Amino acid sequence: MTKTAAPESGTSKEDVDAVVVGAGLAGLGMVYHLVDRGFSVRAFEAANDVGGTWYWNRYPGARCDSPVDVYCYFFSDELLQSWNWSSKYPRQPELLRYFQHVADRFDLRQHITFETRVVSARFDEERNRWVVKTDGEEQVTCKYLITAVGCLSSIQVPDFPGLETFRGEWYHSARWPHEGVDFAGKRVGIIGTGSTGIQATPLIAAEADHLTVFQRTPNFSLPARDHRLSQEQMTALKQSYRTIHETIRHTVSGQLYQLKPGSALDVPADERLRLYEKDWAEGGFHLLFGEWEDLLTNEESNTTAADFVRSKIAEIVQDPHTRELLQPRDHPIGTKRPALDSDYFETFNRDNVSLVDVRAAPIVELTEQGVRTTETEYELDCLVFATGFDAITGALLEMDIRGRGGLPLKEKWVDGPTTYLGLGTEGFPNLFTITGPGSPAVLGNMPITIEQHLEWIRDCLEHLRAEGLDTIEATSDAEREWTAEVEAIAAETLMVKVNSWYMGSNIPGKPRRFVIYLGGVGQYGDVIEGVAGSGYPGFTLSSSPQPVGVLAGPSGGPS
Ligand code: NA7
Repeated sequence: MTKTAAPESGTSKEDVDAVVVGAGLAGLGMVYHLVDRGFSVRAFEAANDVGGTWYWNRYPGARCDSPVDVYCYFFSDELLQSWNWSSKYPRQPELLRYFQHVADRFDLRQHITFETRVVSARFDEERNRWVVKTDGEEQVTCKYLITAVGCLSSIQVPDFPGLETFRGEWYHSARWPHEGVDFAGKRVGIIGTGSTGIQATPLIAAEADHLTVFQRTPNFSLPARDHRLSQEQMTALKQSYRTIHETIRHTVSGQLYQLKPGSALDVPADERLRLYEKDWAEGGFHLLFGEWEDLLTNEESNTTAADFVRSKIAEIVQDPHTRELLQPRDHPIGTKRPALDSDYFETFNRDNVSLVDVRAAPIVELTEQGVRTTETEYELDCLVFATGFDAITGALLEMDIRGRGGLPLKEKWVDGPTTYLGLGTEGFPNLFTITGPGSPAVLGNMPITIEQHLEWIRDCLEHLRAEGLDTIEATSDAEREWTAEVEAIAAETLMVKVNSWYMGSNIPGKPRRFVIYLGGVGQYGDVIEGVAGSGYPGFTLSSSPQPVGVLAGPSGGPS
């Protein structure tokens, strides 16, 4: 599967139009769009294949939370018409095959160097070039540095004392062995009840001798109700793709459903219940993101949905103590990332599954035998960390990115990230951050939030090329205003009231700040299109002559 673009070894001093960091959904799409417009591109990817999230997250039960109606690239009709999905919410192997198919179909691997991380990027102000270095000791210069590193790719393993002494196997969900893990006959523990823990628990339970779920915060989860797609359904979907695409570009979440105006409280209780029941029966996130627009802003409205989901959990789970523990009561529904599940709550009715409340009795250490909490020790053969990620900024700041005056991005963002439109930040010219902080990113359907950025960056680079411009850089005023707007919109919601990875509060020492644009995918698209259409206000565009002959290189574009 591994295919690596030239050069094969040693240090090179290649110059290209753009370096793209990452070859997941965003990076692969960016390479496609730039090559399509005649830019020379080098992409670097740490994995040995494309796929990003779907390359790394191979844990049992890993699947997409967006239905296939909306989870795909829309840039090619041939692609849309040629690919057949097997089910509504496909599993990881199928999603990975899709991205491999895209890479092959458009011959994109030739532009990607695999098994290579970008470790640093420094902006050379004299030449208006980024100097990019990799862990393969390669050096490439480029005009545009485009990060496509993923919002949830920098993994977080809690710093429990004694991890090195544990004699069993342990795995983080996003660094899963490619050959899989054999749980048969084993005492397995899983820490974490976010989306990952909720997807993995039923499958591990079905295989293991015994599964202990260590839960710190119970999570709201809605049934996915995945089902296979018949040939007729797939044909109908193919006929609808264009209409679907046009629709979801303008919705709040980039999904087919749209929040309704008004309040959940304006609806008679029996009618509200009827709608919640219908949503629950149909599955998916509709209950939360397809009903009333005040569900995430008005605590009382939110409670109507939260109470409904709690009542469903109570109906499913048989053991009274477990039933109580599984019902989330410490946060409004939707303020931490809710999950979609397939038989998660039902799994706790199995004899070989137990739930441990590590809020009441926290984990203090790992021992040779297993996990010790303040109350007791749990002996395990295998431990799964479903403990999440340093979200949004983690992977960006793992690279040593330095802008004007050698300023490290890490230093600039020490109190939390600030950007203009989530796409650029002052002092770092020609740096584009796909789904960066300040954009809708993970709070929209990812293929659409990514598509907005891919098209915007592509068009921006074409504009710069056509106008003979060298740099584009956010102004500090625009950045300050945009960041304030992002925070102001978030402040209207319940999201800022709780601890979550949206807030950065899952990572010790990380500034607690809401960095996702909540104005909606459609509205965000209008804003960035408007900026591009009116000559990029809020950015400084400039041309400054480069020293002749310094940068001769195989640049494919007329830059
Ligand atoms: P999440 O949503 O960050 O979930 C991580 C889980 O791990 C969550 O339940 C945490 O509890 C728990 N956790 C983390 N550290 C600890 C410690 N030290 N002790 C006990 N429990 C801990 O990550 P996921 O991988 O599930 O999902 C990430 C996203 O990927 C998902 O939302 C989708 O967008 C795809 P906490 O809630 O912090 O109390």
